Amino acid sequence: MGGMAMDVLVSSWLAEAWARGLPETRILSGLPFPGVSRAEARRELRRLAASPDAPVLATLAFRIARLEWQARARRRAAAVLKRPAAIPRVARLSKRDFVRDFYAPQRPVVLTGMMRDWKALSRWTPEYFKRRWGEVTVRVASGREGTDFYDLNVHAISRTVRFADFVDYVETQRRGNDAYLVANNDGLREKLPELAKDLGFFRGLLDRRRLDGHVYLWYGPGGTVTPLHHDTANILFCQVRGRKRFTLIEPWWTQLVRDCLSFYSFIDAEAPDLRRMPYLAKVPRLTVTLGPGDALFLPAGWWHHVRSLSVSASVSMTNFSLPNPGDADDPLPGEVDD
Ligand SMILES: O=C(O)CCC(=O)C(=O)O
Repeated sequence: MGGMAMDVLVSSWLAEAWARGLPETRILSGLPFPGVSRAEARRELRRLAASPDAPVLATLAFRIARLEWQARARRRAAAVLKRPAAIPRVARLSKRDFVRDFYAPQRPVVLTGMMRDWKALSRWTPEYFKRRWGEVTVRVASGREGTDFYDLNVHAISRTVRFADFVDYVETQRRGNDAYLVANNDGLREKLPELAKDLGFFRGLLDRRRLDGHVYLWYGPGGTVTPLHHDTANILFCQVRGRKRFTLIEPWWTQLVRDCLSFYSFIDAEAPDLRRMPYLAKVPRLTVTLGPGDALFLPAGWWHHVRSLSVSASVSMTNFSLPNPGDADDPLPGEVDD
């Protein structure tokens, strides 16, 4: 495992595992970095233990333990239900009902009948993409199949291409996980006002004046995989073309989604390695498949893994006309102290 960036990833992963008080053997056996030897990891753990910062790390670890205990209390209460309720599919909701039943309690829901006014549903063919935006250059995450943690390293592996060339790639390739235009690529960002004419704003639930930094295009072949992660904003994920399967984990299971870095987890959410991580058997996974015209409300903090089942175009939106944890005036985890 080479390069400065990866070294920082490894040492911060180790520091977190150590501060949580996990036994050394468990940390070493769970090391998710194939290029790092156990001896190297052990040396780093010894260095941490001898460091003058060790008591501070331990104090912080206690604060985390308290929050995790609160989440455990929530899990135990939810377990009374044996299995979590499936994600509801609802044709239409008034803003008032949506806020009361889903936004405020932070429960996901699929809205199945609220994208009927989206011109994108009929317009977004490959020909239209090429005719309208073909000459625009976009950044596209590429070489994902040969890159560890490709989503965490998205900026390093993105290439600039003509949108028309990427459309041709997607439509001829049809399957694969190697190249994918993802939200972090800010695809067609400079064309947002034009793009927005093909979208809808859910009867005022979303704010049509706030586009930049809130409306993202996802476009790629079938078989793309966005690994398990959670976002720091509430999202309305709108499926325009093709189908995508989401695997969701409730936020109060975070303590057991242990192999994490930043907002990502290395766990294979579709087929967790129960031999290495038997505790994952307890974690309920909810799946939901979206087709054209379906919009999934994905509350901040909910873990999700996403696989496209066919060539797919989607738009994710965070411009709720309601307070959203991702808003510019709202601190990120680690910056908040209330
Ligand atoms: O569609 C995808 O591949 C991933 C979507 C996602 O993870 C998100 O919007 O946060």
